[in-house]
Amino acid sequence: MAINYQERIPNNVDLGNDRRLQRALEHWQPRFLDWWRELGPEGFQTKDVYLRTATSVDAKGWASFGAVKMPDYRWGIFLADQEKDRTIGCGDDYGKPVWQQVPGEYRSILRRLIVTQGDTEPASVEQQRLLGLTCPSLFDLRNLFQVNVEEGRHLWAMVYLLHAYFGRDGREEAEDLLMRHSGSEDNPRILGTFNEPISDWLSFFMFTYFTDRDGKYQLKCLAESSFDPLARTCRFMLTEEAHHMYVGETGISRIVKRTLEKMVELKTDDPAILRKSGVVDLPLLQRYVNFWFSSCMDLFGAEISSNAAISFANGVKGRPDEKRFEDHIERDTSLEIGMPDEAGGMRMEEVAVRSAMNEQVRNAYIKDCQIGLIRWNRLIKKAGFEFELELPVSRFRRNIGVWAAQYMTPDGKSLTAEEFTRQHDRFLPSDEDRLYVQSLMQQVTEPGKMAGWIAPPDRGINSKPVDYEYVVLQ
Ligand code: BYC
Ligand code: FE
Ligand code: FE
Repeated sequence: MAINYQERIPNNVDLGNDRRLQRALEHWQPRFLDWWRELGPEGFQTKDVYLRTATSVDAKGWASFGAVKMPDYRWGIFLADQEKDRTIGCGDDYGKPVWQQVPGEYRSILRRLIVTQGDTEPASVEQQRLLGLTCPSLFDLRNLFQVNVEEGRHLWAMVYLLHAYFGRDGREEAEDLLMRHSGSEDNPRILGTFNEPISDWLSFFMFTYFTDRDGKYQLKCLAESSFDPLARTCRFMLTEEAHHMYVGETGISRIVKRTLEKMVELKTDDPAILRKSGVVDLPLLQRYVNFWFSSCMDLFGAEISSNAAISFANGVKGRPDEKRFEDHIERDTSLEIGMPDEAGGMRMEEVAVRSAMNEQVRNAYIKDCQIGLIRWNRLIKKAGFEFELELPVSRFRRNIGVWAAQYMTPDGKSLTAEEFTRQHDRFLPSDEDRLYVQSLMQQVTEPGKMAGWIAPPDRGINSKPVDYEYVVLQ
């Protein structure tokens, strides 16, 4: 179905023919806008930003680009086209028709997944709300806002499902999505990572590289759902997600590039000297990787999870690219995963495949994370330096699952709690690291100009030059 842009809420779900639903969403809309004004990007709300807006769900040409003031962004409800005769792709009901409505027995588990997904979207906007004040360039400022408006749209995507399929409970959950706040003492966001402050651009690039990639993997799982409207919503969200990860990957690449230029020029890898010339030394970058990667490891849940087993058995949540697996039912199958032994190390243990769903998704994600590191390490090697960036082991600094509160080095050597605390600043950003990064955060807004700690991008957005006026400030 084509997108109807004439309506107050652009959509391709024929909202105009469901007056009750339309009214409910139109009631939620001003609350969303109030939230956006209060907790969305600080400043720039009256400025023209060169943004893409979804105008079709066709993979070939789904977006249009143009100057938009953020509060006027057309947040809408867009589902990927319905696949004819789609059947359930995993679990006990494999091969049966997918559901167009929520079966009563799966109502609470679906609601929980949709609420958890929905909660992350506004959380990220809240986390990033002050970054505009210290943007390293207009190009980056525009990318930040692009990510922000699209996370706002992802919230709409989940709120639509709650309103359309979960009645009164759903409407209450939709209200709560605007009431919880990132980092709040008494009403925080649901998942840990989404309560972490993102107060500098290095953290922003790490977040868009690592955390938006968790989004990619979770959305891939939900895109397999036997609840068809959820699957279709997530399929379209994935199209938008690619840009968010591009922002992260190229952001970190550009930081590495700039640092290497300085390292070559000054013929040194000494962090103290490099910090004097205002770039991000590579060991500091490594500690930020350790922090954000380990935080994201928790987002996949516990290694052994009955929640995850139930979701898979019902087809409510599949594995990423479920079609690539041989067995979609996994009734009595098992696999080996690493579990803690008594000596603070790891031993392999055989567990039911269904119970280990979270671990399988986590492992697929880790593989995908490696791609950027390979690329960054190639740059470092080419510049003639020995340093290699590495992902910590997945059990490092965990709060969820069997490795929670087990102390170890990023490469997995067991430590006592005291030893971990003593060595903390070798593994994770120290106060001094954070203060240094903060000191680099000076706003640059002249078109084409970059802050000193980051190289310019190879290309601009949508074939525009790098020095295009992506945000018009006067
Ligand atoms: N922090 O049985 P378990 C994105 C809880 S990112 C705090 O293993 P399950 C985005 C868990 O809720 C993608 N708590 O849970 C990115 C459970 O609590 P209860 C977001 C956590 O269900 C960037 C308990 O621990 N989407 O889109 O198997 C910008 C036991 O865990 C955490 C989704 O997550 C944590 N990290 O797995 C913008 C998809 N992890 O029920 C957006 C929907 C776990 O015992 N969510 N817990 O009180 C899910 O699929 C699942 O809820 C999870 C957890 C994979 C998150
Ligand atoms: Fe999102
Ligand atoms: Fe995203």
